[in-house]
Amino acid sequence: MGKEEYYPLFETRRGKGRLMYIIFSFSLFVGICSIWVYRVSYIPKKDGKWVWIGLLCAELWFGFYWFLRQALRWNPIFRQPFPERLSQRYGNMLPKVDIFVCTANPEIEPPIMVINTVLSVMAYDYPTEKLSVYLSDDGGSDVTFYALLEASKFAKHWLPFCKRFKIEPRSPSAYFKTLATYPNNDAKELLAIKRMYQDMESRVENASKLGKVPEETYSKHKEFSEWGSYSSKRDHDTILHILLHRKDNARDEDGLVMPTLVYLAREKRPQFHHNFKAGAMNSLIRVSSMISNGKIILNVDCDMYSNNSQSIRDALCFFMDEEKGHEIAFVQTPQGFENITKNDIYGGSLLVAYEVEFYGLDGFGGPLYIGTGCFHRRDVLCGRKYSDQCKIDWKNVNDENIDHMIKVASLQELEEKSKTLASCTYEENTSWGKEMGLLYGCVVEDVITGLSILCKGWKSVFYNPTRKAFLGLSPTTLLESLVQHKRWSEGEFQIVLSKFSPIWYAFGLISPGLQMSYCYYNLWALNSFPTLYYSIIPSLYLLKGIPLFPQISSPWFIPFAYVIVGDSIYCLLEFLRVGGTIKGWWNELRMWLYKRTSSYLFAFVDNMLKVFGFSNSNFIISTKIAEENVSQRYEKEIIEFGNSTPMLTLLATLAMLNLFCLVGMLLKEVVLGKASVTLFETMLLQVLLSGVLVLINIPIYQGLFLRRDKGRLPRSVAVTSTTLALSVCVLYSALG
Ligand SMILES: *[C@@H]1O[C@H](CO)[C@@H](O)[C@H](O)[C@H]1NC(C)=O
Ligand SMILES: *[C@@H]1O[C@H](CO)[C@@H](O)[C@H](O)[C@H]1NC(C)=O
Ligand SMILES: CC(=O)N[C@H]1CO[C@H](CO)[C@@H](O)[C@@H]1O
Repeated sequence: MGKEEYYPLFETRRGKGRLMYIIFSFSLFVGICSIWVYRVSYIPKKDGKWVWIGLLCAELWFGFYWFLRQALRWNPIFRQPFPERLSQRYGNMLPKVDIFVCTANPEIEPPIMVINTVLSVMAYDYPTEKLSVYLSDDGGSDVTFYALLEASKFAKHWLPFCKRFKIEPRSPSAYFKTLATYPNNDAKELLAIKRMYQDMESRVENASKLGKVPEETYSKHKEFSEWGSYSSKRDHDTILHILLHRKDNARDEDGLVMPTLVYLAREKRPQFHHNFKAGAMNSLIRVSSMISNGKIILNVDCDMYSNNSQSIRDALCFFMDEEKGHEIAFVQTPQGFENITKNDIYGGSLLVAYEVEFYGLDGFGGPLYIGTGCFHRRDVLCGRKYSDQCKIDWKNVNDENIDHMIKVASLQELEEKSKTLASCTYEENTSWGKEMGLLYGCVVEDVITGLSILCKGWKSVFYNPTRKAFLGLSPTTLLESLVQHKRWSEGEFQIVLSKFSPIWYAFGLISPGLQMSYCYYNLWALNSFPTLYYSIIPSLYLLKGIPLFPQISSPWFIPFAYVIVGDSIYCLLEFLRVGGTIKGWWNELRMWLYKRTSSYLFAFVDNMLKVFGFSNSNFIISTKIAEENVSQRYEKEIIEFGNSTPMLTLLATLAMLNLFCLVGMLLKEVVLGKASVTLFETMLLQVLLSGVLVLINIPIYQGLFLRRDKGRLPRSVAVTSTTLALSVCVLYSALG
């Protein structure tokens, strides 16, 4: 190809308005420094000295953390792939792609949802002989296998249907849901395929409900005999079946080759640690290397179906670009969510992260690997270091793959050979989990693996198409959401303390901007203490009538006002720019507070316990399916509490404390009849702070005292939190 004909397969654009942003953040920085100066210069000599120093520490932390946040906004870049150029240049000479779907628990992740995801990725618009789909079932459930078996039969009709009518999205359940908006669509073929799907759905759902596979299916398929020696989810042999394969002459109803489809439940033994999802992924990497050995690996969570049948081609544009492609280790797409309500009460869409911050990470060459919707180069995932020799000759890559396949005689042999790769003992004395594959020992195995890849000299790319590539579910109760954030922040903080810490290990290996950006996420947990301090102490001092902030007539009031107002308005505008609503921002602010005062605190405590050897990592899968009335409340955007847990009790206590302080102060004013003008003059910021906290917490007061539904806060929480908050207020006033 002549140099003049060369067109890149993707394009990178820089964000606009950077200079404006830098000037604005510099002005805020000056404001923050002035606040620090004020705190240092007015430390009281005796009374309240330590309280004051506490505030100074909190403000130092907030300033520092704000500084980290800036890195994510300095240099955003945007990517645009050109899949038509890819098709022109390569035609069907495309590399093999292996797709990994991971599921762990058939109760929390219903098999029908899992197979919808599987069907959606099998139906990619991609040469089927180059596509292989692997389902890793850490639940080792025969019902999940049964569902996959059903899916493999249904796929023979579904795939041709998708291609004939070019339908989108290709998850059957999502597709039939979109049809509900066109009620007059009753084409014969559509009705037939819909009926076929519904039959399958009811069989699978009946089996899930009963927790067992129908008798006649059991006897008809010899594969189920493997569950004969099965004793429990945590103690069984490897179960591996190739359900669809070219060697078996798997063809659809039009006679076309089907994608390869494999079920894997890796061996589990109580005496071996299974390393959660990282362990499952590593088994899949090895097993797939034997069966299909695709150069590109896509991994998705079992609740994230593909919403765009072109995504593989889009992602390949990055890897296969002649000029820059060889540096790229992985292409991350954002998580899209299909069940976010208009004002997103739990901030579940992670809007700011995916629509603002990840572009900034991309600017430094290193978006996070977030464990789903991510395309990897296989060799990099297996631990390869970056060098100039890492270029892949994409035009010839498939020949070697095909050779590799032919060596194996029969499918049985292939299954037997692959099984040994998923055994418990395989990884003993190897570098799997340490240097190769996904890393072990961290709750967010994905992020730490991504970081270790970047430290080996690779780059990653963030690709965020307007039409989302993958759609999943986000938590629909407050507690689920808080637990999810606890897990994330715990894992993120583990990374700081780990061998791969972005602070020291990554130093010199990745750019300082990327180090800062990683720290912004890794240090989530530490925000809990300054935030707790700020939401308790100023309110208690308000009750006592002692000012902790400059009064309105003082020149020191200006930096406080500027920083608070400036940053809030900036955040609000940013949120609205990426498609949020004002109410959504207010909800986001509430979640910001709740995450910091509960999730992050528990994450930090758990981390410390672990460091001192007290408890083991316990991975909590977040529930993905909601009960009936829970989802009704969710759709009405009413916060779901419903449980008495330490997290919710803590939040309720903080809410009550702020209410008592504010009301107590107002009562004192009225009863004692002091001129309230002076109060607002001397303590305006404290009044505002308490006031805002009370406003944010309105849903908690409603949940404690006004609501009657099942999602309210339990009585016991009301009693505990009120008692606790009241005693703190009384004690504090009495002591002071
Ligand atoms: C599933 O169970 C329902 C009732 O529980 C029954 O009406 C239906 O026929 C069953 N479906 C299949 C496919 O067995
Ligand atoms: C999912 O895909 C459909 C088309 O199939 C599109 O209309 C929709 O906007 C996509 N959803 C998201 C969230 O991008
Ligand atoms: C599982 C779940 O909660 N799904 C819900 C997601 O949200 C949509 C509408 O917002 C509901 O229809 C689903 O039931």
